[in-house]
Amino acid sequence: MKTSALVLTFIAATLSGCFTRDAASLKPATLRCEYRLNPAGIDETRPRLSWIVEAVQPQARGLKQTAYRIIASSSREKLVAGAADLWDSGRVASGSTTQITWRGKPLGSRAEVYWRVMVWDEARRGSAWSEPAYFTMGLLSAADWQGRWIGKEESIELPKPTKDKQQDQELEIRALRLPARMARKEFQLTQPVRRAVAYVSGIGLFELHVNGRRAGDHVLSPNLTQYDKRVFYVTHDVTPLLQQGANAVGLLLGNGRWWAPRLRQPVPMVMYGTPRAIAQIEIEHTDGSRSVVATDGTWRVTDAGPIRANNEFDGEEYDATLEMPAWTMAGFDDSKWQSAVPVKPPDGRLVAQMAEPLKVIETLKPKSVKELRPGLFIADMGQNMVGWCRLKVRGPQGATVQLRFAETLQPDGTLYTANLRSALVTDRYTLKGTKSVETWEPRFTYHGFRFVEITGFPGKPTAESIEGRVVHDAMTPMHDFTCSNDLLNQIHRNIVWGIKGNYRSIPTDCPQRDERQGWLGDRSMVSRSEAYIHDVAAFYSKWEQDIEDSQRPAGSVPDVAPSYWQFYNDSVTWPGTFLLVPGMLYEYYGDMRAIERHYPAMKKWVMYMRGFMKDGLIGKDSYGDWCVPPEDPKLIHSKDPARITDKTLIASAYFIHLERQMARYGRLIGKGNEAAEFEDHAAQMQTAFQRRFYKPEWGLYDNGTQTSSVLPLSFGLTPESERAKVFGNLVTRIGSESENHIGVGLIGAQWLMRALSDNGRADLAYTMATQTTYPGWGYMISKGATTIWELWNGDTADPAMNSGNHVMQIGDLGIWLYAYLAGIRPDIEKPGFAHVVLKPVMPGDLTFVRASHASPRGRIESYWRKNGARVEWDVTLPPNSTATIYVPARSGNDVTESGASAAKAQGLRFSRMENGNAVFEAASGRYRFQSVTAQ
Ligand code: RAM
Repeated sequence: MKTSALVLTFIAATLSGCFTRDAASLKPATLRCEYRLNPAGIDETRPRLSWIVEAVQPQARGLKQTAYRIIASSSREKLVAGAADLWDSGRVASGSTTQITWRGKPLGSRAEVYWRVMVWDEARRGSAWSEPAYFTMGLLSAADWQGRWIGKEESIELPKPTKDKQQDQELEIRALRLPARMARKEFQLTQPVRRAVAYVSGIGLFELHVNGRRAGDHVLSPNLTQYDKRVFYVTHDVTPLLQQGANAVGLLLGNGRWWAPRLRQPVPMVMYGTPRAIAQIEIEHTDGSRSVVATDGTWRVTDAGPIRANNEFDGEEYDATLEMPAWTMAGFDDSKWQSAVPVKPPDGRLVAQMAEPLKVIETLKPKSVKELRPGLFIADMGQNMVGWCRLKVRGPQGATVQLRFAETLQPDGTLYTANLRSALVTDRYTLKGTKSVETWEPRFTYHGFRFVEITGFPGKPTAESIEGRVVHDAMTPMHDFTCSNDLLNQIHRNIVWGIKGNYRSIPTDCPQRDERQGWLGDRSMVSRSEAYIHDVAAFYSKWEQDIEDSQRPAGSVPDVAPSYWQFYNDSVTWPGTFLLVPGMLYEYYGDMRAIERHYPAMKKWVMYMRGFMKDGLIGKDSYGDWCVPPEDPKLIHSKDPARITDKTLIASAYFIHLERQMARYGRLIGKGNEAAEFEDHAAQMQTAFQRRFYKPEWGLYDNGTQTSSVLPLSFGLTPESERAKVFGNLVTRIGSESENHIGVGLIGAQWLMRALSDNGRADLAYTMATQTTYPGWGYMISKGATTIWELWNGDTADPAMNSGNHVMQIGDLGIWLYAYLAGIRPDIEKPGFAHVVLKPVMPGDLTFVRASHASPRGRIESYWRKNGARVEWDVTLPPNSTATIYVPARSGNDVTESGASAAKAQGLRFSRMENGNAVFEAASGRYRFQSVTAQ
């Protein structure tokens, strides 16, 4: 663009802001691209943009965006000058603030995009421009890659299996020991640098160092994928790390899951190979010229560095006497290193990592460090956490400090490790023996633990000697829930810790034993609970792709994705999560893309699974109602037929529900005919289901387990006329069989709290949620749990499958806290919280609940207090959202808002009375309700 044109555009842009700036009621903020703030190196060519409109006057009501305008430029200067050389959307009459698809110039590899947005309010007054945001594109095609995959091969010989499993395991672990690889390269820069970007993938795991400094703060990078389909590269801006003259770059490579941590036990794991890397640093000089430093045979590699062993299950061993401090600096003597060998590229496509990376999120100080016996110390982190420890130690060269980890202690105060199975969870640090304090933390392992055993420490460790480094995907935390019941507050804290401890770029089942897999069943509804705890949109969009990547050509979807454990059992419930996650993304974020993208694969799975049907039903089920409270406290799985829900009942009920989800998705993407077919099929199955399982004389399904009633009630399979009877029986059972405690396993737990509340018994849900005797979440806490257990009887059951940090039994409890107690629910007809349903339940002795949800439209708040029949309720709805608000009340006349009749309040419209609630339609804003309830 010519300068004069630039100036004109600048004036125009500035003026359009100026004229209206004072008057506008809204301002756009928190600009995101593909759910992230200023992401680097994306490869979505039609990325989706979003922003939040904030109220200029926080008290204002009824704020609405009526139009927006996006401008995007190839540089910050151009953007600020209003020169939109990439996109000017013009003024778009629309209330949308999320999921706005890029419609500017096609975005090619390496494109830099600076963008901002202006919005118009309900009186058509324009806001000022938002702050600038940016994103950059990565390398979009294979042809962009000049780098070659390099590494250092190694052949391993696994000893033949014998009858002695224990010994086999030990030999296998020894055979899999592999030191970290280091690769380096020096290069000269003679021209000043404008921008330097490193595109890197190192699998299993990598760290990039430039001139002695680490690039970025990601850990356990890159994120896990189904490696035969997809491998992530990560983009780091390394401009500030480069210098004129001599430079050096180094890559540190760990094993991760590429070099499988186990091959045979507990189940065979896929081995992809030795660690390998590809890197390309692209340097643009101020004079417009370019230099590229890419991996190839001229790089030097060694495995003689300090990381002698690294394994996600077993730990890391670091010998600081082998450090080569200057290895990523120019001038280092690498003559003893070897030339890198080109290695086989992974089968999977190299694509951009778009979800958040893992990071060290928080650092905990130990609550205590005690000497148990001479030289053996136990540190208590006070919290079952996931990550590792940072060690600070001074001592003689060659001394080795060993750290071992466990979730609990034995009665004698030593670590309890039986439930970790074969995971050795042992980190070792050998001191270099300088006079000063040596600080070390591992890179290529992680542990789930509360207690740390320290041995070999020169002198006595104190609380200053170790710190707990909490590691998980760096997604935006949102959890905000408090109520008058402290036990429930602690349960909420346990949920939060459990959920974050099981993010390892995939949702894992557990973080501590020799497993840590992405089990689908554990997240079917828990993923919706998670949507209130963190912003999980990018994370679950990514996992949904992992699941599709792991689907077999015939349609089979595994129980574990990525399928590092190859469990293709073709049951319904676990793979069914593949069909439930897109619904969560749609409801909570208004995201249609997951439905659109995965619809064909989801449909393929449904059609494939229909092949297993018999007599109109499907009996494919591997796990039943996994981990119901058993009859004997030592058991993992119940053998009591009265507690076991029939497999065909579970599989068929789920399949009907899943087909109905498909019908809903089909309608959303304009496949009405297919939707009708799914509906018909589901209806036929429902008839067969009722015929086969329902016993009208009893009002029960099959043998009448609690789950056998919860599923038909939740999925709408019970005829209207029978619902009250079935529900009544469920309540009776919960009382007689479980004394108002939990009586379900993973399957029932996904729906239980809502099934009770939706049928008028939120009080019973509350009683069950807050029991402190066995079984229940409160019981876990009474036994010292700071996370959620895998087993209701985790304190007494066999250690063979008994994790202290599992999320599956959270079920829909997280949803219940936020959507029922606080009452913050998405309206699935106007998803992404464009319209909110505010409908709290106020059970039992609860006197207040205060919670918020950082929705894509902004923060929704709910804070109610109850004193006898009197209720006060403060509600905040972000600008550009509306709500249907259910105020518990005897009549609409009883409700006041900010001291005056609610029916006449600005922004509110009384709609109707419904089940003891005065229902209002509300515009955005803050409201203070007072009412008197019927009871
Ligand atoms: C266990 C896992 C997981 C569960 C499967 C079926 O191994 O821990 O939680 O989904 O079994």
